[in-house]
Amino acid sequence: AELERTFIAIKPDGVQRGLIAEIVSRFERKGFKLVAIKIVVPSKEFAQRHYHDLKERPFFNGLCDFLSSGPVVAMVWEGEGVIKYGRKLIGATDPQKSEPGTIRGDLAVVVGRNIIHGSDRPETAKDEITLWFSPSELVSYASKDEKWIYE
Ligand code: DAT
Ligand code: MG
Repeated sequence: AELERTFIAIKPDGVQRGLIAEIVSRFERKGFKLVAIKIVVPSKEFAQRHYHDLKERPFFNGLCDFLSSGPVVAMVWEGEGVIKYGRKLIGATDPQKSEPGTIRGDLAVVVGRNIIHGSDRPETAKDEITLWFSPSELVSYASKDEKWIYE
């Protein structure tokens, strides 16, 4: 199996609403492998670094205030196609447009409280993993299920 990795975060709304297990479960049951996880309250400055691509957008300040307002569950998931497919599991940015069956479609209502973040492409996945985790926090291990998930 390929060592593709993506950064996934459960935002403060998802944590406060008790959706950690539900969200972890969707990635886990799919067959992706959890290689890093921690719970942290990011500072505003850290949130601004995470969302630096959006700094010109009108919602940037509110978005960074919100991300730094409480505990976030930061994770790295590994698997073939996990960056693109992780975004599919998450669903469209605006939960009003997310399909049923996706995390945001099933569990969120408005764009400013869409409960989860996922890297959007290989370059951002790499940058976000580096921002949120030190190399020693990433755990490489074999899963006994792998031979049943991959050919
Ligand atoms: P995504 O989180 O799907 O990658 P994004 O990177 O465009 O979406 O935006 C990051 C977050 O910013 C998004 O999850 C919620 C918030 N956001 C995006 N567009 C918004 C808008 N029009 N109004 C308010 N918040 C918005
Ligand atoms: Mg994004």
